[in-house]
Amino acid sequence: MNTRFSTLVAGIALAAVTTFATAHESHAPKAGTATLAPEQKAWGIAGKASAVKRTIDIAMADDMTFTPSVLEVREGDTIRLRLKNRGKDLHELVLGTAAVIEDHAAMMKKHPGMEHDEPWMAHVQPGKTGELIWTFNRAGDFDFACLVKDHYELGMAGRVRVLAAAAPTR
Ligand SMILES: [Cu+2]
Repeated sequence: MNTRFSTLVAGIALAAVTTFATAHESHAPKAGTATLAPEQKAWGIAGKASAVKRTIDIAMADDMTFTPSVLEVREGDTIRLRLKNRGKDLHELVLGTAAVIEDHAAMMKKHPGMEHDEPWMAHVQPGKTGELIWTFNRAGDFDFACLVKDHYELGMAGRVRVLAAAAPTR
C-alpha cells in the first residue's frame, strides 16, 4: 500500500465516522438544547446568578432551626440563599406559600422516599453548603420549610416577607 493510498483510506474512514456522528446526533432527542422557561409561582420565579442583588446566609441545624428564620427582601430582588447545613442530618429549604408547603409536606409524608427537585428548593447534605437563587417578584409573606422526614412538624420553618417595590425604602 503506497502512502497516498493509505492517506485516502484514512480520509474515507474519517469521513465515515464524521458522517455517522452527524447522523447520530441529528436523531438524538434534543433534551440538552430545550430549556424550559422558568415558571412563575405565587412566591416568585427562579433567578439567575448574574442577577443576584444580595446573598443571605442561612444556617440549618439538627435542632430543627433555620438561622435566621425571618427574612425581609424587596419585591423584584434576586436573592441568593446560601444554606449551610451545620447538622448531621440532611436538611432542605423549600420556598412557597403556606398552602403549597402544607400540601407538599402532606405528600412527602405519604411518599417519604419521593425525589423532588425544583428551583424553589435546595437539599443540603450534612456539613455542606447549598444555594438557591430566587427572584422575589411578588410582594407578600411567604414561607420556607424543611420537609425532610418530620422536620416540618418539629418546627423547621421560616418566613420571607417580600416588601412591595413601591413602598418607601426608609
Ligand atoms: Cu431539616
